[in-house]
Amino acid sequence: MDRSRLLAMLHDMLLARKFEERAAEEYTKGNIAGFLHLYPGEEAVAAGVMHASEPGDYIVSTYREHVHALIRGIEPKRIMAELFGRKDGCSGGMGGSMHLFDRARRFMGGYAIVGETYPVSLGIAYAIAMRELPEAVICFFGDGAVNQGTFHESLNMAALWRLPILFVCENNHYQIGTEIHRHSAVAEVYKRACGYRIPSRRVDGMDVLAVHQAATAALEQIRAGTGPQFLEMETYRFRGHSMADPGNYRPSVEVKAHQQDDPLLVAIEETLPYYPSSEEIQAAGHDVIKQLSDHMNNEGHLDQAGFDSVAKQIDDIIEDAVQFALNSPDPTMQDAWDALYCNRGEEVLI
Ligand SMILES: Cc1ncc(C[n+]2csc(CCOP(=O)(O)OP(=O)(O)O)c2C)c(N)n1
Ligand SMILES: [Mg+2]
Repeated sequence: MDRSRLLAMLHDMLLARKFEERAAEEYTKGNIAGFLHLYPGEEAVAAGVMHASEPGDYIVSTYREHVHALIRGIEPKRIMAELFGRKDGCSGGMGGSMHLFDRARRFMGGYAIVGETYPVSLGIAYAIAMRELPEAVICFFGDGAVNQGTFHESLNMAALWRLPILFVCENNHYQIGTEIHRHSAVAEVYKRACGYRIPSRRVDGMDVLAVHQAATAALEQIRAGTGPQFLEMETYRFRGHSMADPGNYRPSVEVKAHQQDDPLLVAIEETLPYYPSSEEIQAAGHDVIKQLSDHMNNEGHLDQAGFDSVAKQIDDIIEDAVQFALNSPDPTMQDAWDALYCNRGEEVLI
């Protein structure tokens, strides 16, 4: 993979981390209401998969979707405004955190119902297959969603009709507070897809390169018309299930162990010709941004001024996004009516 792609993925992961941490801050200030499910720790999955996607592919995601939307190219300020429930949000302020949508980028939503992304993906993929287009649907879901009936119904139909779907399980090992061995009879999620004769693999979801390679290979085959594929991404969320969840059902030793496996650190390692030892990474602590700047500086791969300017650009983007959201008005009742009837008599699929 070329260095510019690696740097772009690293940029997107840093943007994702800072965006989510700022969203948490704005939630505590009262600027964001309702549920807010954040993504820190899982960035390598969204970055690797989105960078493997083509503009013609469709994305169907869950309520933990801000980062998928960001990396797909929805402007940070439009996402932040949506989180704030404002008119200039990407869903007109009427969807909120769990319902980001952007038709032009084929980002077909944010869905709050666990197991909802499968049938939506199935319908889009069926339309693509009928038109024989070289496009794919990328369907995200969590480890907790594989016990829904829709999972089995949709995988069966996808395999039977060879539909162009990449199923991406974000296995962060928890369904809210329930660890996977307590919620699933088969904890190796990828094995479930074998029951429907769907090619399936488990991937290190903390390693952006591994994710990107697996998604690229799968999507190439899917777009060529060979039918669905399934990737189980092993990952971990650093925060609680949502902002309402202190996450104290997880032993701190477990959380700390996974933080040592920070996907940003892994991406940094892979971006550089010199790989620091695990002792060096451990000694650098958990501040991955400082670790990156120190390491790149020491090794001469990217000077401090270069890194500072990337970090500053990201800080500026996020500050702009928050100001944009704060300045955007609330949607009106008329906006709600207009949105309700906007699809009347019109084909929705682009
Ligand atoms: C049909 C349905 N049942 C229950 C819920 C409540 N709920 C919201 S998130 C969640 C856990 C899902 O866990 P997982 O699929 O592993 O995704 P993660 O939050 O870990 O990303 C549950 C049970 C829901 N939203 N929809
Ligand atoms: Mg989960």
